[in-house]
Amino acid sequence: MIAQHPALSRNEISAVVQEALRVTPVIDMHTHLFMPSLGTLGLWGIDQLLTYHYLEAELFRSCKVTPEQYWELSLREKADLIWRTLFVVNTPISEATRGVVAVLDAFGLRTDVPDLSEAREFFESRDLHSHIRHVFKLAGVSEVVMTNDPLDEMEGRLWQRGVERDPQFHSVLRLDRILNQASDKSTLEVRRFLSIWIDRMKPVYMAVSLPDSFQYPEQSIRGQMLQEAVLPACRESRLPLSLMIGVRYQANPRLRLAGDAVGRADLSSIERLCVAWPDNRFLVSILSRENQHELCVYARKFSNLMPFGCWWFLNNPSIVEEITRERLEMLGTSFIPQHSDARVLEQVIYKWRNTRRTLAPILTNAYQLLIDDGGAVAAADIERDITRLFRTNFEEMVNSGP
Ligand code: RAT
Ligand code: ZN
Repeated sequence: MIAQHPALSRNEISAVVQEALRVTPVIDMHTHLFMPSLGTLGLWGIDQLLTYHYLEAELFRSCKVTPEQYWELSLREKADLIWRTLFVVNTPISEATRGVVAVLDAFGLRTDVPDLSEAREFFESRDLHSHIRHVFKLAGVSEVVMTNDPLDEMEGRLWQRGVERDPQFHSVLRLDRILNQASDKSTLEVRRFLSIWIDRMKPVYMAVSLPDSFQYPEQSIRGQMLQEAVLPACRESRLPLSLMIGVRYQANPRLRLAGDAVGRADLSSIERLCVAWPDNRFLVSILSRENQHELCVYARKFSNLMPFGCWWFLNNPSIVEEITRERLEMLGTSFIPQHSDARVLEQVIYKWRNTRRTLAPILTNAYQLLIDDGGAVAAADIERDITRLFRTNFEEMVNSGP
């Protein structure tokens, strides 16, 4: 609130917030997208959009096909079945189905068609590099952060051969497989492995997803590797560690990637981590709705803890709204409101459109409350706040050393 900027009236707030949300490009700080030099790892186009695992989970609720029959189908057959079931026979009002409609519409394609021929023809005609630029522009995204697994056979090979970097794609050293396959390794070997891959990938952070049962400290190989290899490596390389906690892995293995569920976690582990590693920085996203308030409380206690995103089953307008209100009330603008988790390139279009649409009334309300309480808000304040939420909180987390 700087006096030289004209204060806005209560009625002007909404338009200024919407405009600032529209023009502020976001850094999408967790996705499963890949830069073009990582080849076919990067998914895009209508068949990939329709076979997103969020939609596969919905298919089995509205169609008699069994998972086993479904996995036998070709990519196109899967996409056709999902289109028919969730978009033609049923109305696509779930978040994930509505997202596909929004993507088609963003490209001027018809959304009420019986088959995918027009959409397929359109995506097949696109050149990947210019398509990426176009998609990022439509989504209001300036950069995305990838999820890079050195133990993925194809990905590991490509990195070792040397890949062309793309300034719009940042890398992240994902640790899930490394920690899960560490049983026959010494901590020294794991540390050496991490340091080789940090040099090779130049990640902006390291990341791991963890079950709802995660504890710190923990009597397990994973616990030992975290304590003796990962956390010291993060401190030494001045890299934040992203912890995504709360997955109940393979609750229904028949659904494969769509088979994971959610469980409430014990967040006192976060407290012990932040106390034990004050020089490390932690990006934390929790999957259970019931854990969100505790996460805000811990963020108030530890400035090296950055809550981020409304992850996976939380990324629905009703829940994003609730969580974001709570975070604004408890943390001001000192958090990262959302990441897309996009697995298919064009998903960033609908995911960020939806985030902006959900954030607009929440932010408007926050500024109007401030005015009601006698405060003054200028357009420049709103622009600075949204830049902080969409960009700077993340940039400072990954750029500033401890
Ligand atoms: O949201 C998802 O797509 C999940 O399948 C997970 O990939 C999750 O986001 C993760 O990064 O582990
Ligand atoms: Zn993810």
